[in-house]
Amino acid sequence: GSMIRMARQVVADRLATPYYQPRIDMRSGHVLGYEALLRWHHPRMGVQLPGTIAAAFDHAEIAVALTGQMLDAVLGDVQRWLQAGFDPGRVAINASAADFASGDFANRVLGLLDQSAIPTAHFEIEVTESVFLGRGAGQVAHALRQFADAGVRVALDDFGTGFASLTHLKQYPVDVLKIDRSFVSNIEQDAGDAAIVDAIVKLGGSFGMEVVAEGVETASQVDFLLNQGCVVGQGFHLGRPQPVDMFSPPQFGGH
Ligand code: G
Ligand code: G
Ligand code: NA
Ligand code: MN
Repeated sequence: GSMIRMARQVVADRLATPYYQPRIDMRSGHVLGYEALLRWHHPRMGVQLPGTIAAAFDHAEIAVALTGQMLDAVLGDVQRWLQAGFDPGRVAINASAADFASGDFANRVLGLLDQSAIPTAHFEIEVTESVFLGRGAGQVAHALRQFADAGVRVALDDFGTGFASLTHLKQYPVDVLKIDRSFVSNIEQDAGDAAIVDAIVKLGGSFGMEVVAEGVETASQVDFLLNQGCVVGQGFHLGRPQPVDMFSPPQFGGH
């Protein structure tokens, strides 16, 4: 359909570009890192969200090409940030099952990090629970192990909504649990959501993982999360996704 045609255009014209959303220590306000989120520039309609080409993510070659463009752009940005003396912390990019199935994903990423002389500690891979399912699971396990051995952290995105079994947390080298924003948005009104967040915080804590609340939109959600022992957050209240030029001087070195 037209979504796929548009997505192929994005790939061909290299229109994909990362926006960066901060991950915040809600106690201190310190920026711990950023998640790179895919956006693309439509020649007439301006900046577009991935939703406008969402169907195309089911096409492996398109998904893999978009990840490749994001990787190139993000590594370039991180390299320039580090050269300019700005410490971005950990910068996370999203990877999908198609990336892992494309062969040698971890080696390719690690090779690019090496070439650009970016310490692996500045990089993180976000995956959703769905990558653990299906025939590619063995390949995913191998790649995540390679990332972990190299010092790249692995984050489990949208945690709690998918099919992750607790066995996965034991089997795979997961460093970060990101609580899906559907549990955070009604945390103050819905006792069930609060209980789920509480359980994830405790679960992550007992595995020694960092737990991140996604979709934090209000100051009172921050207070509520801190009361529950969840100290790391991401969301519009803490910082919106922004293009890289928003980080140019004088903000450089400001953290
Ligand atoms: O930005 P937005 O809320 O529209 O993001 C929609 C979805 O697209 C989210 O689930 C997000 O994880 C996903 N997404 C954002 N950037 C990327 C990317 O670079 N690669 C992949 N595979 N998914 C992404
Ligand atoms: O699936 P994933 O968690 O990666 O989705 C990230 C997407 O969520 C981003 O595209 C971003 O635009 C969006 N997002 C980030 N913060 C918030 C927030 O506070 N509220 C809402 N509704 N969406 C958010
Ligand atoms: Na994500
Ligand atoms: Mn997420």
